Amino acid sequence: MAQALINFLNVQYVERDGQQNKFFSGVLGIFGHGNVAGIGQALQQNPELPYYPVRNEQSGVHLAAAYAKASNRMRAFACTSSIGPGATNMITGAALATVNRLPVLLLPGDIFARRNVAPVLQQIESPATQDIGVNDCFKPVSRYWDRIYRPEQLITALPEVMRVLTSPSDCGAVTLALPQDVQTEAYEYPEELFQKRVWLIRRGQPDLLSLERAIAAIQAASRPIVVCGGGVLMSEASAALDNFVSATGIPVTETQAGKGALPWDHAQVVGAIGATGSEAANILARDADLVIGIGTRYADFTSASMTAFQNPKVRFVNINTAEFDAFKVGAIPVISDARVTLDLLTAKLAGQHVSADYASEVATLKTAWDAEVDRLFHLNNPGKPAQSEVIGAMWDASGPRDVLLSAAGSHPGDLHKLWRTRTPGGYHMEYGYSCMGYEIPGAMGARIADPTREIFVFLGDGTYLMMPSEIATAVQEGIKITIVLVDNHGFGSIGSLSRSIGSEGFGCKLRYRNDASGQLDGENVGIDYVANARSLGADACKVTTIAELKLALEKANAGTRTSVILIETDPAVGVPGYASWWDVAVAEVSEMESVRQARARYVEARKLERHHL
Ligand SMILES: Cc1ncc(C[n+]2csc(CCOP(=O)(O)OP(=O)(O)O)c2C)c(N)n1
Ligand SMILES: [Mg+2]
Repeated sequence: MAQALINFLNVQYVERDGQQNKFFSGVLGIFGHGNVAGIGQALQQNPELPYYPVRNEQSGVHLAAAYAKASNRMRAFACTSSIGPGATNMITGAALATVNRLPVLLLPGDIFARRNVAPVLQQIESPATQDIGVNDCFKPVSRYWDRIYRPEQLITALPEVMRVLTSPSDCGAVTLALPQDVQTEAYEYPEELFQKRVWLIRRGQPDLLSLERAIAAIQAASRPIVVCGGGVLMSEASAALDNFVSATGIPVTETQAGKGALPWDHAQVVGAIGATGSEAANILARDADLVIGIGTRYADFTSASMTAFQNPKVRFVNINTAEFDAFKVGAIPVISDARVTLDLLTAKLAGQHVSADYASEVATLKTAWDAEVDRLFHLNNPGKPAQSEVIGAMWDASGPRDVLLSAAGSHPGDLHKLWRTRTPGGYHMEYGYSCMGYEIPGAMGARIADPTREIFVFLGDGTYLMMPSEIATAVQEGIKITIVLVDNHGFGSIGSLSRSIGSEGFGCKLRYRNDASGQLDGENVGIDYVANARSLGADACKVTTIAELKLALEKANAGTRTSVILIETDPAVGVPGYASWWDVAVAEVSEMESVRQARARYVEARKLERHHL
């Protein structure tokens, strides 16, 4: 059965816009008793589907998700694990892939279908049923889930697997739980199962009446904006968006997933929207009378927890492949591919342009925002550099096609505001699940997807400590990534969030426990990150100034090896927020005065939250 599965995966292709390519580029994973004799043996005798061992099953799934994202969902990896802990290690990765609508195929080993030897090593037992196991935990985080109790079930499961993985609207993690005995069983499969099959990635056309209503709404609007979501990149609709907004003058705001669809210096691009947005984008969003959301799910960071759009008359048009997203915020839903609909809108709205007043307001806001970014890039902070200066130095050191990659910490917010993306895919932020630990395997996935692009990872010390181990895999496989490790001695992001809710950074600093206070408020814990990175095989160095950082980045750029550049930053100098808000609920009652004050501010701020029905 496992041999049949691997043979099937090896002959699946996808096609879009006349381009055809193999869908699966290989299998990532770790072997244990639940897969070594089945999937492991099948992979060994089928080297055309290469096997890449990783150090942690979770990071294998992250690598797969990043690879799919950097391939605009046209290519994917499968991930194999043993039963029990190897399988459950993949659950976080599965959730990340599903939240971000990225195709990954998970093949966790499962307990014996024949049951007579139960409980096997790592089997969880239930007194209520024999039909349950840890792989059931994948159900809520998978778009399709199945367990293959009999070898012939593959014949009906595999077409469903491919339908979901290649769906522009429904894709995410797909889980096939594979009992270890069934993996090894023989079965006479039909020959057709192993013939090359090409899955068409559809470009859905919009319903004509919905399109007409969307056009009428755009024609009637005097202060329209576009919210550019990740769907624009997945649809490869950058040129179509450029045509549409250049012709109409409608300003473009960007979500984390959609950032970089157009270059930062495009006349209509006003930068990030929402809780981590630019002042230009957030002011335009606040007053907009029409929001054209393209390929966005309106996450709370985008909507600034439903406070971003304050015009009492605001309406929404949503262009989305997923009906689920298209109907959000009471929008006129245009359920279709982004590129197709943008081309139609450009043609049908020929001659339409925003007013001269609005255009000049957009231009003025954009110029002011660009000046603010320049200021933050060149703060010349006395003592340790500010994080915004590190971002500026990385931007200077990177080329137009290079990729900035990050996921969690204070930097996604700072980078959303400040990074000046020059080409689509140049900004790779995992902010659907914002998962600490995505960064290093994610960078590997992005690099494998396009080895001609340098990958710069922006990583916090907290995140580094959670999962540095995949550096060893990058070195083993000769996959070059450049990691800038920003040491601010703990969780800068959650620390400042904690202070904002009155809790003084409790539990967020990397300090020794202090015998006197009983708290973690002693000296900084000194961790030798350089030695740690070197021990895993990377080149590593510590820099203290922005000038040294630039030199180290130049050296890393010129080299061919994975490197880690460590820099300490001033935790006290953050990038401010701009006309935005994020709802993090504060305790309604507390013994702490600072929390009571934070609660009073919170109650006030929440008054701006709106329902868009
Ligand atoms: C797996 C996971 N656990 C917890 C969190 C919550 N979280 C978000 S940012 C953060 C701190 C990250 O620290 P660091 O990498 O040092 O970045 P900094 O905040 O200092 O910029 C935490 C704990 C998360 N996003 N992911
Ligand atoms: Mg930190």
